[in-house]
Amino acid sequence: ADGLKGAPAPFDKGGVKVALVGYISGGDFFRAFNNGAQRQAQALNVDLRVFPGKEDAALQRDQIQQAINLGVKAIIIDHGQPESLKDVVQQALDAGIKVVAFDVNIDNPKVIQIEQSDKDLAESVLGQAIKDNGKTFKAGYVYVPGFAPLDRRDAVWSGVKKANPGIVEKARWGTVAAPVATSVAAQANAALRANPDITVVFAPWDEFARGTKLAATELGAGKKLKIYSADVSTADIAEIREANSPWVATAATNPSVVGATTVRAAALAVAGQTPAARIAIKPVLITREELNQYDIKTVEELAAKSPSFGRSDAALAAWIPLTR
Ligand code: SR1
Repeated sequence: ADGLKGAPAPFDKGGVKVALVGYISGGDFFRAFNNGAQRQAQALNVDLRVFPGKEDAALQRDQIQQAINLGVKAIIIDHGQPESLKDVVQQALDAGIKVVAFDVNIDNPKVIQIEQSDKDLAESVLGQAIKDNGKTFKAGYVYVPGFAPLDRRDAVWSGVKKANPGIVEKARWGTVAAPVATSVAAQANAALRANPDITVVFAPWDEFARGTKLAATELGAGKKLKIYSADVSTADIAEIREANSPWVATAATNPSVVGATTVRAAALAVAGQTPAARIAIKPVLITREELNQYDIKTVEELAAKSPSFGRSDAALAAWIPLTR
């Protein structure tokens, strides 16, 4: 393998093995996250071994064991269930392997934790919901507890309801069963039929929003409903911009930038150039109005329009080539 000129050891020789171990199998966010990680790994001549998730905690543990046995220098863990990971992560650390955890709290000071500033994300999109709908409305909420980003967004939703007694959560649904959007659509269909007075849905994962939109369209409820989400992809932008789409705003980081950041953080740790112990990547608020105003059709066009969405300043070093 080719080494990277001017890079510290072991990157000067190339072929450094790093594992990326996922938990969730599908969806635009995770595809883009993996693509971003792979592009950054390529630029560093890192041999990135990707272990895709299947929403299976036992499988994820097993894959981390496999990564340890492969002799990787770092493991990036993308989501998962903290209680089933803590001991196996400790085994990796004991073997001298650096560990980066994205969106799963391992609760170990040796692990570099990365997230997307979920508090900012939820506050900005819920602020938009209040701006559009006032402080009195009946809401639907899509949530599955136990996932760090969803739990952090949930804390903001609880705070918003407490501060605004006129916002009443009439129904709650959600699942991570793949394919998520289709599974959520079936749940949303039942919830919206049972609660025709719901006018706002907080769906803080784009797969949740896509499923809810599908149900609203099937029920012909699209016109009176507004959906506020997290995440963005090129396919999401098209759905948000469709005529009469109920999906009106989202708050998001660029998932490929997040994936790239996890690889850079792992590389810095392997090189002994300890990155920050906690990295939080700032999201941007994206509304249909602005997408239409600037005629933004793709994530790349969004990145060009909004530089803070297009890159992250976290885990940078002069020797690390920056990718998107
Ligand atoms: C089940 S957790 C789904 C979330 O993970 C990532 O943080 C994305 O933002 C997505 O919303």
